[in-house]
Amino acid sequence: MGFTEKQEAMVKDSWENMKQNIPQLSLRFFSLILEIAPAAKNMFSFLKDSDEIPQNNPKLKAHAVKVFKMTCESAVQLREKGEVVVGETTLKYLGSVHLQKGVIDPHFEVVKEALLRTVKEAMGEKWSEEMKEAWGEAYDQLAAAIKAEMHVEA
Ligand code: HEM
Ligand code: ISQ
Repeated sequence: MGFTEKQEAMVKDSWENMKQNIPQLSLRFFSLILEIAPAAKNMFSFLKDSDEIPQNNPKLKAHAVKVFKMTCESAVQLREKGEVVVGETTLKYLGSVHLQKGVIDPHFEVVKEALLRTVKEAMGEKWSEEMKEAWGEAYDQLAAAIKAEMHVEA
């Protein structure tokens, strides 16, 4: 399936809308990840020594925003080039970070679900099945690129 201009616009527009409220968005996204997979809690440094999600952790915020931004960029590339192109260095770095943190394939579905639910809640009335498809596809392709770099170097 090719990624259409309409799909790209849908992802970009919703992100433009959502980024007006980064603090709430990043917390909601992170909370949903833990709600879907409580065991993931131990992987994140933001939570190592507490049971409560820190309300104002700059690292949590920055990482959460990056996931959204990268998914959005992935949508643009899918439309322009038909594939996701992330800088080699970035991909290798993200691959190694996630490998080292113990992230495995099923976790990517958890983050996908949390991401889609965050967009859904943020968009309210404007949410649609098409929007879900567009974000889902952009995320899947990005996740595949990261997963491909999650191997132990020989
Ligand atoms: C860290 C993006 C999927 C768990 C990060 C960082 C980014 C990122 C940008 C920060 C790296 C750094 O600067 O140190 C993404 C993207 C994903 C994805 C774009 C999917 C497309 C996942 C999944 C999990 C996960 C599926 C598992 C639940 C983590 C953990 C860290 C991390 C545990 C380290 C956070 C810390 O303690 O500092 N991710 N991630 N990520 N990610 Fe992901
Ligand atoms: C890192 N990787 C994936 C998802 C995230 C959500 C919130 C904070 C950090 C993250």
